[in-house]
Amino acid sequence: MITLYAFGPLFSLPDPSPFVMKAEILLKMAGLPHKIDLNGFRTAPKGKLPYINDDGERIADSTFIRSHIERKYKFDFDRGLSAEQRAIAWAFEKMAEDNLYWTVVDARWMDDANFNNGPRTFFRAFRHLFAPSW
Ligand SMILES: N[C@@H](CCC(=O)N[C@@H](CS)C(=O)NCC(=O)O)C(=O)O
Repeated sequence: MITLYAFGPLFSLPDPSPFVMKAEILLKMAGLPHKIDLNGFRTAPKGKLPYINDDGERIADSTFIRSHIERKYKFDFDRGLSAEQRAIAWAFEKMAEDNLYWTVVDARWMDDANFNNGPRTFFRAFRHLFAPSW
């Protein structure tokens, strides 16, 4: 059974992290049974969520999770696309994840008017993940 490490529902979303939602959708699309663990942040291999544990193998980063599913379970998320379409899809994916993502971060974390909705709500919900462990 695959375990997906996530933050948990917030902001009326299954998870405040778009990358966690992406990883969960990938697992669902591939039809892979999985459970969700909300207590993995402190031991995350890259200090970030998501990551998965697949039969003892830990894979961090949603893009590497995707590659893992494609390689191990022979599931092609882009089936039916031509080589050109695959390249365009990859370019849009990287634009969204590496560039547009930061506009979400800016609105959620840097806009003072949004402080109550963003940072305050986030740290209230997930304070157990960030509180010192001593
Ligand atoms: N490239 C990574 C990005 C993961 C990421 O940035 N996760 C954020 C939440 S959206 C995180 O866990 N941040 C915690 C931190 O930076 O301390 C992926 O695709 O999984």
